[in-house]
Amino acid sequence: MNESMILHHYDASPYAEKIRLMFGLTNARWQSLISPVQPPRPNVDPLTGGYRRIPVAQIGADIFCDSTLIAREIARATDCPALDPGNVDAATAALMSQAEKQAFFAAITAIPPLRLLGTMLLAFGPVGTYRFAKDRAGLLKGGTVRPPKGAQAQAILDSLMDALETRLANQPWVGGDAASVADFTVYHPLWLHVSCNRRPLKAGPKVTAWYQRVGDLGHGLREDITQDQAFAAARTAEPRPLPASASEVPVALGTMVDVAPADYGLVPVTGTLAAVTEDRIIVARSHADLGTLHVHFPRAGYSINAK
Ligand SMILES: N[C@@H](CCC(=O)N[C@@H](CS)C(=O)NCC(=O)O)C(=O)O
Repeated sequence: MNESMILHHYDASPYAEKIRLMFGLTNARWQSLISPVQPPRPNVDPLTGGYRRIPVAQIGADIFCDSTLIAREIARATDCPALDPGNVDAATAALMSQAEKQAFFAAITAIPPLRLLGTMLLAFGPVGTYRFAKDRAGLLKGGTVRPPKGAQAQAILDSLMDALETRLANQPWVGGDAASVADFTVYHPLWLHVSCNRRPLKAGPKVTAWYQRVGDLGHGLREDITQDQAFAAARTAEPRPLPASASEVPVALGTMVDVAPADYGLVPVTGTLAAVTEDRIIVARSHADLGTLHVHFPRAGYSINAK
């Protein structure tokens, strides 16, 4: 990695696992700062301005929200175009979307409720489980996601695994002969299911071997850092130069805006609209202690509203 990237994450986060495995594939050196499993997150909230999801990546005073955008940054920093979601073909993109849009919540709701409760109790204890469940109950409010239940959830997971078994019949990786962002995007909902179900994956031979192969890539070279170190990295850096904006932007640059996800975790980030390109939105925020920060979001799936 030619720039030091800090990942704000927690170990059980599947979207963070998607990113950690990218560090594994590229054998990248990266810095890790563990966030609480639910807000408030004092290690990252001052940097993002309130974006409520994990993972978040940081390079100096540039903050990247959403694994799609973080993948693009890793692809660039490690010179590994296979990690850029913009480089996948349409059939692969459809499988990735099936994994993240349909199967992600099914990976949880397909688990028998008592087993899921047991997993939470083991991880968080009784008080922590109460807090966690209460937080996650509010996560989908106002958004567009309606998780499937029971048998329907299992059918969605099975359909992903069938599509994957077919795809892996003649190629070792989801995108072809080499590992790519597609493997990690399809893998992490299955990893979530396995971790929360506390049972091995029930899958065909090709998927079973691939699942092992992806996990074996590991997490690269992780160095744990403190909140002070992450904040110092932001304070002592200037945001990098802004990219040229698209010729037509939905809201004029320089306007105070709210940027928020549309699907779930709708907490908006407020700042000055600094750039809008084909694939990203950049908001400038000024923080009394940390100085000017640029917070980057993908365009797809995020709304921009003038204040
Ligand atoms: N589209 C987002 C989704 C991220 C996401 O759903 N992350 C989960 C954790 S894996 C989350 O934030 N859950 C609520 C929370 O941790 O507060 C991405 O690709 O980063």
